[in-house]
Amino acid sequence: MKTISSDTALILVDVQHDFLPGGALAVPQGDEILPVIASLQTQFDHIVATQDWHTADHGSFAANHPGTRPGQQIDLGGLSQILWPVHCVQGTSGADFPSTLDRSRWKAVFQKGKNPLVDSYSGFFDNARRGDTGLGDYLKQQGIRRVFVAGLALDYCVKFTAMDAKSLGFETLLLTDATRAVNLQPEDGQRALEEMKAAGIHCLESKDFTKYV
Ligand code: VGL
Ligand code: ZN
Repeated sequence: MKTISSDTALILVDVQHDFLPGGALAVPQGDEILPVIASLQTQFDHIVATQDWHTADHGSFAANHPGTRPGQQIDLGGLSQILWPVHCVQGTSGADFPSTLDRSRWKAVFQKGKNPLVDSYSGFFDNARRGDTGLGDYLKQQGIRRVFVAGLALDYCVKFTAMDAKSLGFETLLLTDATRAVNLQPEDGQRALEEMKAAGIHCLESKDFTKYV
């Protein structure tokens, strides 16, 4: 099969057990993206993944703030932080990638959320750009100028990753059938798509992907 041009990469965001049905922070219908991603992967030469990779004492976990519950908002080091259930703790099976995902062609995995004092929705930076995962420099060094973004969850890590990609100067495309939203509020996924479109991110279904090959 013909693969897409070499200046283009696929970024798979946080396709991990804890974001899939049965996981600690399960994204509704998150598993439906797995066959879509399997098919997309065959068409890219350059694939990278991000991995939510928290310390057990991470400040985004409600369990680490006595008296709070997931979904509540707190101040974490001067930033507004939504509290989550304990998820994607380093070395746990919840943080692992599903075995059905073919990792053999991934060029690199960028871990994020390792600093307990700040969350890291984007695959590029900690929130408020307090830290840098190295993904941006890596892609530039590889000669990448265009990225397709897919994974979980649309209204958090996928959105922030795509927005940062765009702001770093990459032509950025979001694959709408290869992502699903948490939807803490029912319209969050839809709002995320609108925010991305307003920022100049092209949103397309993977069936229209061949137009870019
Ligand atoms: C995510 C909430 C907390 C995500 C990660 O991958 O979208 N969401 N940590
Ligand atoms: Zn997380």
